[in-house]
Amino acid sequence: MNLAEKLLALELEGFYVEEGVLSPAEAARICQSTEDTLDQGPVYGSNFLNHDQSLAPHLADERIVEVVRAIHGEGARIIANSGNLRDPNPGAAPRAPGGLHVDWPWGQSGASHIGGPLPDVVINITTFWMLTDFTRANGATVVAPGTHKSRHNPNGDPALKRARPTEFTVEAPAGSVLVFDGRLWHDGGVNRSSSRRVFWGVNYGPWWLNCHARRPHSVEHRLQAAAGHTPAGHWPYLKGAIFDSLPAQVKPLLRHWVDREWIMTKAEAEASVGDTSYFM
Ligand SMILES: O=C(O)CCC(=O)C(=O)O
Repeated sequence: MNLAEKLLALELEGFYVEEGVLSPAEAARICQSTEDTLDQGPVYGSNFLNHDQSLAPHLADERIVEVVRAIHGEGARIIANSGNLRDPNPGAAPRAPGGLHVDWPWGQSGASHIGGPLPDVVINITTFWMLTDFTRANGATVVAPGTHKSRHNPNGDPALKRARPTEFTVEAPAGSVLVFDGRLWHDGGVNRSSSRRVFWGVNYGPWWLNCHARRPHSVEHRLQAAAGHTPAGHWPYLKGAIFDSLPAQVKPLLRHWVDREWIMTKAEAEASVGDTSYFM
């Protein structure tokens, strides 16, 4: 697919699959690393890069980032990332249709969501980097094409959570990347195979999205808690030492949430109030 075809697919269906972004050997190596990391214990929140950097060299892959930049411009960046294991359960019942959801900031459960009707604008571009094959048997992601344009949000709405006749299982080989508009109604399937389904979720967004609303201990989190809400999300800062070790091409996508970039002493904060040097 060329860039125009990918943008058209996002516009019409709300998703497409880019095959072969990782070679089979790369997918296998990153899969092993991801499993090893997650087997050590749960990783909370969505900055898996603090724990595992095996996918990092690929996150600025032109085949993915050209789409993100076409939509969000040069300031586009990675807003969240997670490593995911879906353990096998051969005896499980098949996935019940329905159960579809959309991704932040469109969700209706958090204190920093956008309510409906949803504006017709792409914000969160979700990518699932398949490290094993995605098959119907192992619970590959299910999407309902076109729902990203519905302006409705199925989260928390039983009527909308009913099965859609268009539900489509995204089957593709390891090394593929599923790219979708975060407003697209989607769900994980049930892994009824005998092996794990493994993938990274990487979310790209615009420079203007306030991800601070997802940062643990941020002012926004404290305000949400004070208002009686469960603070929305847990997207902790990226450790500076990890950031320093990453390949140069990926750093521009991540530098906005490096821990040291946000840390300011009280004295620095006070001095900045009266600092007019920007205007000189
Ligand atoms: O397991 C999957 O394929 C889907 C996961 C999902 O829906 C999500 O992370 O938002």
